[in-house]
Order: sequence, then structure tokens, then C-alpha cells
Amino acid sequence: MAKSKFEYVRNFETDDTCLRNCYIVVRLDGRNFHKFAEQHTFTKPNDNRALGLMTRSARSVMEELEDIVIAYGQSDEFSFVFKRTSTWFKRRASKLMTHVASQFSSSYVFYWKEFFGEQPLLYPPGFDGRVVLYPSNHNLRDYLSWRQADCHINNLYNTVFWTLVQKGGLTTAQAEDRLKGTLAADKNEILFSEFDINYNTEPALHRKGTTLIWEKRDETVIKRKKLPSGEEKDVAATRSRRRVQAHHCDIIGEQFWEEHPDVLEDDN
Ligand code: DGT
Ligand code: MG
Ligand code: MG
Ligand code: MG
Ligand code: MG
Repeated sequence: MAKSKFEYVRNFETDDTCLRNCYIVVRLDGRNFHKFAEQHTFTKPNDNRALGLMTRSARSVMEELEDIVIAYGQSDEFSFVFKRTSTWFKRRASKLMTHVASQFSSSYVFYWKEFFGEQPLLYPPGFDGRVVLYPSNHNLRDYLSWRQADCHINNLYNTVFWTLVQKGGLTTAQAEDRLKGTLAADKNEILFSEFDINYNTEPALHRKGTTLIWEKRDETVIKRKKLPSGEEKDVAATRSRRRVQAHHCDIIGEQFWEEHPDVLEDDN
């Protein structure tokens, strides 16, 4: 087919191919969720409906897009890790990032009702995205550890803050004042001695966030089979199925990675 004289404009596109061998991480973050949470009366500090909807949307991203080996989410953010050998969309950063962001956003709206019931979605939410490349398992694990440490720091602060307000009768300004300069140990102590709350027994979903990985499960299905004699018989068939499994556990230490050795590829 003859090319039009306009064809040259294609050359204005810049190359954004992600470096080979690197894990490609796409992190999404809710746009202005401070306001979104207020307007949709999210419970403080954690709204399980909102967290469930984030996880449902992330599951849809993993199921609909190729090559995501692990995802980690907390608050209004989710990180998706593409396997380092992925060639999906020729590793073009903009394609990967926009597919993740749009699949996630449409899922967030699509599944809203499953989590919020009749409470209306007041306006269309948006999510920003960024792409970061990590060249080694060590760097990738440090990235995920960084997000989980962030989850812990924020959740501990928010848990004490809202306990001081909701149960201690402090104003938000007083609670902020009270927590100024306190260390983690001080915050644990306030919860324990003043409110009888052991932070370590607070829900793991809130303390650890949500990690999604693929897990193989043997599934046994009973099928009715017709025998040559015309007689029917129930036959058990076992097949291995891949499904997205959610975990709310520590991913900073070794245990999780030892228990799931297939998530990361070898460094060499
Ligand atoms: P951004 O990301 O710069 O557009 O602005 P924000 O407002 O999204 O800020 P960000 O992402 O740093 O912080 C997340 C906000 O979302 C934070 O204000 C608290 C809110 N949020 C997230 N999850 C929950 C929840 O479960 N309950 C409540 N009440 N708020 C939540
Ligand atoms: Mg932000
Ligand atoms: Mg945000
Ligand atoms: Mg955020
Ligand atoms: Mg097209």
C-alpha cells in the first residue's frame, strides 16, 4: 500500500522499551484519594470495602494482562511486577503502564457495587502510574520491602491517631500533637497501656497489605462419562489450575520467598 505523505509523523514517537533482564514494576496510586475517601465515607483508618475493591481490581489486572508474577497493594496504591523475561508489548513502558492503569480503573468502577452495595460512586476515580525497572532480585525485594515498610509505618501511625480521636476523645489537632516525635515503641505503648490494644493482633490486612501471586492448585472434578455399553459413570479427573491467591503476610523476611520460590527468576 502506498504511504501517505503524512507517514513521517510516526517517527516522532520515542522509544520507551524497558531494558532487558529487568523486572518491570508498574505502580498505580489513586488520584486525590484523600478527597475520594472523605466523599465516599471510607471508615478510618482502614476501610475494608475499599481495600477489597483495590484487591479485586488488581486481581483483574493480573488475570487480564500477561506476565505479572506478583502484585503488592496497600492504601490507594498497587504495584505490579512483570517477569524479567517478559516480551509483552515489546516491553514498551507506555503500553504496559497504560494497560495496567486502564484495566485497574475500569475494574474499580465495574466492581464498585460488589463492595459498596447501594452506596453510589459519586464521580469517576483516576489512578496515576509509573514504571520503574529493577535489575536484580535483591533490588526488587527491596522495592517490595519499601512499600510494605511504608504500609506498616502509616498504619501504625493512623491506628494510634484514630484510636486517640475515636476512643480517647482527643481532637485531631491534639492527637497530632500527642504523636509528634514518638517512635514506633511509644505508639505501641500508647495503644497497649491506654486502650488495651495489642498492635500485633490488629488485622494482618491492615498491617501487612495485600500480596497477590499465582498459585497452582490441583482441582478434582467429577465428570459423568458414558461408557461404550451405554451405561453412565462418575469419573474423577485431576487437573492443575493457576489462580491468583491473596496473602497478608510479611514479605520483607525470607520465609515468604522460601515458601514461594517460583515467583522470582534466578539472577544469573
Ligand atoms: P495523590 O496520590 O497525590 O493524588 O493524593 P492522595 O490524596 O491520594 O494521597 P496519597 O496517595 O498519598 O494518600 C492516600 C490517601 O487515601 C490518604 O489521604 C488516605 C486515603 N485512604 C486510603 N485508604 C483509605 C482507607 O481505607 N480509609 C480512609 N479513611 N482513607 C483511606
Ligand atoms: Mg501521592
Ligand atoms: Mg493517592
Ligand atoms: Mg497513596
Ligand atoms: Mg488498537
